[in-house]
Amino acid sequence: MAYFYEGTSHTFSEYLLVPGYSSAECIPDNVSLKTPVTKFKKGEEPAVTMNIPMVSAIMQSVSDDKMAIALAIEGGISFIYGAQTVEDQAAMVKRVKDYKAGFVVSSSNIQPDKTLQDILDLKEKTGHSTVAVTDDGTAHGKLLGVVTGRDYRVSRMSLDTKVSEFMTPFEKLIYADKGTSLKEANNIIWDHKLNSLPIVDENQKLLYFVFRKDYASHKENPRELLDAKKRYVVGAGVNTRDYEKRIPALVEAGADVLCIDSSEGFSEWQKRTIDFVREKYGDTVKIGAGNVVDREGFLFLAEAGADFVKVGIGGGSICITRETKGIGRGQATAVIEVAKARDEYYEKTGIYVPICSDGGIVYDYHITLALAMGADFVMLGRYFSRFDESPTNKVNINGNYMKEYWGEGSNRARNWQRYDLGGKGGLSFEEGVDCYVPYAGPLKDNVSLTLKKVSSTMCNCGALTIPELQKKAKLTLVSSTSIVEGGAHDVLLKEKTATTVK
Ligand code: RVP
Repeated sequence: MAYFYEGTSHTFSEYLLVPGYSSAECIPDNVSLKTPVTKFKKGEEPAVTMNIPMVSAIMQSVSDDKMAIALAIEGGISFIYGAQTVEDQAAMVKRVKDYKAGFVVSSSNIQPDKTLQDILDLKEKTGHSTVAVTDDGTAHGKLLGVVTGRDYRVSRMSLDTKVSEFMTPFEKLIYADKGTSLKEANNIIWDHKLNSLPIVDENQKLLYFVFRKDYASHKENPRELLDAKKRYVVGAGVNTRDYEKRIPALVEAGADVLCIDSSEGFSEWQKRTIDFVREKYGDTVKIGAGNVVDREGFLFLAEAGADFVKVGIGGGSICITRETKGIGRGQATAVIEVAKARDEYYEKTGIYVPICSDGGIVYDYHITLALAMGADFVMLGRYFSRFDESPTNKVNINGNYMKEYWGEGSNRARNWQRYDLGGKGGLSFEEGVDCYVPYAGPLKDNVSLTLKKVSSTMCNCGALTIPELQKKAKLTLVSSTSIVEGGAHDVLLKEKTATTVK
């Protein structure tokens, strides 16, 4: 007879934390959000840790090099998406490792024969007012000029005026050479009262911009996550098909931690991938595995040698796996069961295998709940896709700014390796959707607000660290009636009231 799990499987919104005793030192400023990413033996330090418990999802619409840099600055890790060629993915990893704080690869670029209308469209899409004019319209083409808001007046110029007619041409630009340090670049910016300084190589090819507005922010990133050589830490997703080619390329490019990206991780394919890493690199290359949703799945991956285990099937905002295939489990129940298995495994073997709760974080407090239930960190897709730094288009829909977001199992991503069960079949039906999410601005502001909330709730639970939260948290299931009670109720919200009575 089939096995039936005891009880119902629940998700985050069905739980609340009950406050514990908070002593006077329990204030958000004293909270440490440091957390392990890779496994470690009792009494030893993990090889990879983070300063905040957040990683960005292994998705085309979420984690590229730009996202990775922005998140590492805040103390977390992005896993660069694997649904692209080995070469392109390795190049993204390398760009993160080569990134020099303050030197920005231009994200708004155009060719000189385009028009003022194209400039306006680009500005709308990227939100940036400095546009590089390059021969091929790319970030590293030959720099022919720069367009900023000072170069045009929409009211006085025809929208089909060619960019070459109103750009500030290269000959009139103040620029700096390849070897310029950030300090020198900033001095040039101050001396000439510039807003941005292009850095070019000996062939006039654009390398970076240094922006005046970034100057102050470089000084204060207390949580930034750096490797031993002071480079940003970055992760990368791999699959169970082309790992023999992909993993060496990612390791060579400098990836600090890898993760097998699969919708269902309790499989022989994952073990084969981990075996490949251990045979080739021993313990020097770190690799997480997943996703699983129960004790058995966790133990399988822990014994196979995974450095961390990812938990979650079907809870992602863009995921339709549950309704398509009928597999999955409520995310809270999955995390609670796997965390228990992780603790028992630690007790028995002395090896702590961190777990990551992946998908289904809707409210900031869900992060705190996941941690309290035993997760060491959380992976988020929708959350990060809303920011300036995500690789997708920003669009205006009925007056509201939105960002595009799509699942790896959607027709748009066609990441069949993620859903591959072996045999001939690729991805023959969709398990994800293509959609919009409300645009939310810069990553820094959002992550900082989210973490203030997490730290504040931790203090309510009397916890100053994540392990302390995991020990002290008291959780309660809530009825659907009390969920209604949790929001504003039986009042008429002012912002929703059509007219104000004077
Ligand atoms: P969310 O943060 O709720 O948007 O969920 C993101 C997670 O959803 C990813 O980390 C991944 O595990 C899962 N995912 C990605 N694509 C798809 C899909 O197309 N079904 N699911």
